[in-house]
Amino acid sequence: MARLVADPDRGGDVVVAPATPPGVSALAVVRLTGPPGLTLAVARRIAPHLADEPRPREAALHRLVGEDGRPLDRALVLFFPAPHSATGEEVVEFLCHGSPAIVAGLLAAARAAGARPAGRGEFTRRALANGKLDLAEAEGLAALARAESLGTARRALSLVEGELSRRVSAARERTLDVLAELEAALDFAEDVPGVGMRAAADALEAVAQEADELVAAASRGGARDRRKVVAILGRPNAGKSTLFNALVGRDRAIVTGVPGTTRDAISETCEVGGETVTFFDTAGLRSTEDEVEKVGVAVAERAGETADLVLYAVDFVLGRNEEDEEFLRKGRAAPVLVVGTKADLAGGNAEERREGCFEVLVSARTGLGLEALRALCAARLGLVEADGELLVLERHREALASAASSLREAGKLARSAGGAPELVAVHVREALSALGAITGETATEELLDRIFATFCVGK
Ligand SMILES: Nc1nc2c(ncn2[C@@H]2O[C@H](COP(=O)(O)OP(=O)(O)OP(=O)(O)O)[C@@H](O)[C@H]2O)c(=O)[nH]1
Ligand SMILES: [Mg+2]
Repeated sequence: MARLVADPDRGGDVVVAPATPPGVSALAVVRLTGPPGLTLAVARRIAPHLADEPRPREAALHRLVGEDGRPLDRALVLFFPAPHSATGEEVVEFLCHGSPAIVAGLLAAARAAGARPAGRGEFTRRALANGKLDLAEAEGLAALARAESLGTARRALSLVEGELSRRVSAARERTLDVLAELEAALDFAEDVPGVGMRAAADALEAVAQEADELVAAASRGGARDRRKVVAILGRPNAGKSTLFNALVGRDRAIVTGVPGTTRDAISETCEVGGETVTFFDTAGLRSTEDEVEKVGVAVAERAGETADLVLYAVDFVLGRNEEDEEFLRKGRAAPVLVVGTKADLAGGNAEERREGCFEVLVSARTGLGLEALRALCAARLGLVEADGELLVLERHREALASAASSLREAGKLARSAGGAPELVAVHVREALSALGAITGETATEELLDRIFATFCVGK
């Protein structure tokens, strides 16, 4: 893997940072990274009984002391010798008790022993400089730490594990082969490169298609990365709040037998198809003279217009009436799923009566149909996980699109009669540079600064 130039102001010294968020917790992690020997020297000021050569990757219980030498904590210490560590440097991790005072004491002791507080993403940046991972994989780590849902975490993990990097590197190799041929053609300018140029154009088009495919895989996954919103609408007393509570798994909304109980829109998240989805419970739709309820109905209607999916609740026993039909006739942007509620009151003939009236029948009271409803929601929201979904960040998407356009420009020139290899090569080099920026080979320090500024401290 290519070695990137580390920030000249960084590297070479020992840095320290907490890897866990501030606040009281059971445990906290404080990490040190730096050159071999120096890092251990700092660590030994905190854990005086650390051996000269601690056993690598083995947790050992130590008494930790503060900068004044007084006891601080009893904690596990882990030693990772260079280069077999996350950063490629010598790394020591303290798994201390999660008191902010202990963490602050540890940081102060490390600073007194010569360590500098790490900047954002500095651990990962050092890993990048030491060839432990490439830039796309580093960005995957940041996305993994931020993942809001299991689905996003899975896609981020594929980025960390190099799925995108492998495909981009392969595309880059193929493009480099074409460039080598073009350069050979330049060296033997007297040859008529006609056939060779056509083959080059075909090869470039194949790489452009791979870039397109990566962008497409990104948008398949990307559609899942925006938080989806589901609004539950229906007439008063249809059972919306009861359904809402059952879906989100807690008694969030008030339920009574009085029509018009819910006045405001209430939101709560829950997981659907591996993603976090926001559900809204709303006021029952009816024309009313009550000032408060009127506002609630307007809010409900607006929620229906901005949601990604509307669950339209209809009391199964009462069936659909003219007001329901009017609501369902109206065209709206979001798909509408008609949900028959209170199925437990239906007696034996529930399924027959469902025909044509409801897409799914549920009883929030018994739980009947709730799983089917969740699955239908996942399908309508496009949250059914497909193979080959990738987490491709906006930066990658732009680079891929720019590479594809340069490759097509090069291909067009190569195909045109008399296309000069040197001109084709200019565009091929542009494409190589765009592809290389994804994995970091051609990334500038400025770009790295911008990317790592978004990382957490201690990552
Ligand atoms: N048996 C049965 N009763 C239900 C079920 N769901 C709701 N109910 C009852 O229906 C009545 C109305 O329920 P809510 O959830 O408050 O209805 P809503 O649509 O939110 O009503 P508004 O907020 O007034 O618009 C309550 O008495 C609930 O107990 C169900 O699945 N089975
Ligand atoms: Mg309600």
